[in-house]
Amino acid sequence: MKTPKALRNLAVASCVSLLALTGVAQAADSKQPIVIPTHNWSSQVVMAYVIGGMFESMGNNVEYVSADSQAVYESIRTGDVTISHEVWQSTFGKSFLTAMEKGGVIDAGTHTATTLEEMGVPNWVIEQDLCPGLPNWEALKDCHANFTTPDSDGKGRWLEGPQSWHGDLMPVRLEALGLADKWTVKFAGSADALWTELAAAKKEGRGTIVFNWTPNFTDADGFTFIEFPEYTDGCRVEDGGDGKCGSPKGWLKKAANEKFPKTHPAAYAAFEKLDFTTEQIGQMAALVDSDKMDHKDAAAKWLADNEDVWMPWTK
Ligand code: TMO
Repeated sequence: MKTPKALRNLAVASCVSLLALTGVAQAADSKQPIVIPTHNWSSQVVMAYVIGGMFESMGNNVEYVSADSQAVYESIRTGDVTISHEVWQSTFGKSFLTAMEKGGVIDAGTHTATTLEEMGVPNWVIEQDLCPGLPNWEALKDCHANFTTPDSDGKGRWLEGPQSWHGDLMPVRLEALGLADKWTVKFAGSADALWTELAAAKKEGRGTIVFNWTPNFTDADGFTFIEFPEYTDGCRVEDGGDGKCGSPKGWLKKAANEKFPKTHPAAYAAFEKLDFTTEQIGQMAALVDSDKMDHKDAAAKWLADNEDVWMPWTK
């Protein structure tokens, strides 16, 4: 069958005007690399490569830098780093807001996933009744003897994450809650050390309390966060409060250098639309921490398996 000539001409004409329109609506992105930070927990690193892959699919250049997860907000402010894609309220909210107030950092939106970063126990600690009354924090007044370790001086041990995440938040909280004579904080050298401790404690049948967060691969694994007195704005000692509070049920935001929307309008538009759920972020972590994939391979797999999720953001 022959296409009538008039119809063919119309199709050609509308293609041309569509090109012209998108050309007008969007100046081309700069060829300067978009600088994406990597930190020291799995979902963040996998998501860095997921976002980098998305930007590259749009023709952008990308560079990755390993960065401190607190100092990065100042680096975004000064333009050395372009974005942060996992701004966790409890741990980084203050650094992010401080940098934003100074000027140079913009809020690029909030993920659908909500967050919690808190001390907790694997479910079997509760099932074996190693601290009767958990997850209520007041149970900690009576059970420290089941959580001692060779390095804890007879006190129960909280295994915190790396100190670079949120400094002395947990030691200060133990003091504030009147638990410091029974409990002590040790800092893990890496996120992996937390997962190693969970496996070791299970094997040895001993109690363990570790720092953990959601979204994470442990969402699927059976982990219970301790319920501390509710977080309110200003309750932390560093914010002038009495410190008798747990972590917020918080937001997960995206941040960007304020010039990014101008230098890379298409990439910025995609970054603004980008929005992950608890399940998606848990998957990114699980590909590394459960399936033992390399971060880059995990990101490539995630991108290949989820084109229906991210490709619409690039349009
Ligand atoms: C910043 N973190 C998600 C490890 O709590």
